Amino acid sequence: MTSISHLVVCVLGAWGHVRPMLAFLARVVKVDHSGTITLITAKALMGRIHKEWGRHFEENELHLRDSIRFRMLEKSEVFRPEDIRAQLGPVYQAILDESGVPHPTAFLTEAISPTTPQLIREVSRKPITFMVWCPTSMNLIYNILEKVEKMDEFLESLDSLAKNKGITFGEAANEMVTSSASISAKPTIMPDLPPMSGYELFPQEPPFLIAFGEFFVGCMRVLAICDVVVTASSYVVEPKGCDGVASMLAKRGAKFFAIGPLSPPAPDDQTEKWGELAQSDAAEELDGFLDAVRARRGDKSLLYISYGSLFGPTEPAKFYAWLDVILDMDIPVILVLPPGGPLPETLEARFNASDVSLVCKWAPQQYILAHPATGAFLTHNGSNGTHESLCEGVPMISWPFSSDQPIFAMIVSQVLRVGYELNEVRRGHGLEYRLSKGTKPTGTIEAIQMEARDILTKLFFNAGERAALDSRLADIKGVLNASWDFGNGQQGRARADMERFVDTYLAA
Ligand SMILES: *[C@@H]1O[C@H](CO)[C@@H](O)[C@H](O)[C@H]1NC(C)=O
Ligand SMILES: *[C@@H]1O[C@H](CO)[C@@H](O)[C@H](O)[C@H]1NC(C)=O
Ligand SMILES: *[C@@H]1O[C@H](CO)[C@@H](O)[C@H](O)[C@H]1NC(C)=O
Ligand SMILES: CC(=O)N[C@H]1CO[C@H](CO)[C@@H](O)[C@@H]1O
Repeated sequence: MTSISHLVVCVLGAWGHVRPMLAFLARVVKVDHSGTITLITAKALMGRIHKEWGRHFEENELHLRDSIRFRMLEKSEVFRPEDIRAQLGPVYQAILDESGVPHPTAFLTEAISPTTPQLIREVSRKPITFMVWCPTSMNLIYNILEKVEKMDEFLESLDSLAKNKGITFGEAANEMVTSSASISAKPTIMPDLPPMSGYELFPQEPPFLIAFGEFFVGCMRVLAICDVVVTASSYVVEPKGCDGVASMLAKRGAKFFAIGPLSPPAPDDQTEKWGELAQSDAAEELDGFLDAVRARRGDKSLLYISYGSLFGPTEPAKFYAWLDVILDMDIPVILVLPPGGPLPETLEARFNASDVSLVCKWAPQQYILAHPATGAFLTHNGSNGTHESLCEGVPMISWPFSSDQPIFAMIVSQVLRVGYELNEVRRGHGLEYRLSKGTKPTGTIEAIQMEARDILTKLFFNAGERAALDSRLADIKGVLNASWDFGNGQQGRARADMERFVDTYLAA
């Protein structure tokens, strides 16, 4: 019997969102490709998508490459409600009108705008399962779900705030969620974390680096009406967050699937490796550089620093103070320049003078994290960077900025104890008392440099401390890897969830 299921997937955001989705779909079609899957994404990404998609399949799996259909949106950034309607509307309508293709039975997309579920349900001629893709922290989603129960009241007060002040609903949301009345010392409880003060979720703010209120309210509205949540986070990193979200959703009959970690396949041959390397402005240098560092200083001797392309240190002086300590301690480093301009000349000259330092604008992250010379990763990053680093067994130094980053920073440093969180580089609300640590950062340059020296010594010059850290990292790397194996209990849970997803929504 031919399957009548048809899953339509839509990823509108950045490459960082598309890539794990491809990893998920590749695993899905390897288990069962009897259902129809259509992926809607931005036209501009198609070249990269075809290449990346192909990398997921071995010689004997080539037939699976054609097991999903691609449909394109003309524009790349489709976030505003009117854009979603204008762009996604016609493309989805065309899918509905195709003959010989089952009517869509499920629609999976990011939790960006409540317009999407409205539009999809309105246009579909039959009931459709609406699924939300959440590449973020399940502790944060738990926190949002707790508030969904009082959502109507909350939305009404937002509405009147917007009307009274003559501002948009989104602006009102930002004002309300991030006002000084709502960010306070009040203890916040998240399933996997020690109790923390409300301030701790905003380590570098105000001013606010992302429209957090708008995100929070948008997420709330989508979570309130979706049938399914799929996350790229994992039971290994956020066990209680995942279980907590699952049971909250279950109360109203909605389902939950945690299918992380979703590492993309490693570059499989020299050509691929060079393909990834060639994207770096320091391509030729980089390849020889890591091997040379390894020969001179040994394994796990290098610090890799990258903040990604969205965030950069809000107070450059603190960042430069950090870099000075690294140079003073003569630690090999690859520094991906954060947004915000070049380094001061004196620092640049110091980096130039060091034969174990490399400064570049972009770097192939997976390649660097997997290299034996790499000993630690200094980053702000949320779900994605944390899982990537842990899958490679590389400890993190977390410098969190916003959204889910402070949550992952605490999980890594205080719960899993496979890295260190920077306490002194905080500013704004971040300098308030930290209930989770029982301390209050001072934020002075002296304190920042002392903390830097302390952490770098533990990571690079204290064999005992490093061995204990490496042993915990090896355990987690093993468990993360095993989440895709068959087995009982925690072992194989990502695989089990993926198979449950396939059985429920795709199998014949
Ligand atoms: C962090 O994650 C974001 C979104 O997933 C991505 O765009 C960015 O490049 C990542 N940065 C690092 C350093 O991993
Ligand atoms: C550092 O090296 C780069 C590349 O060789 C050069 O362009 C730059 O002027 C140097 N900067 C300083 C301050 O020496
Ligand atoms: C990861 O799991 C695979 C089997 O799924 C196994 O072959 C491999 O050795 C494991 N790797 C590590 C680092 O544990
Ligand atoms: C698993 C995953 O999608 N990782 C991505 C995290 O972000 C970096 C930088 O954008 C990507 O290179 C990774 O592929």
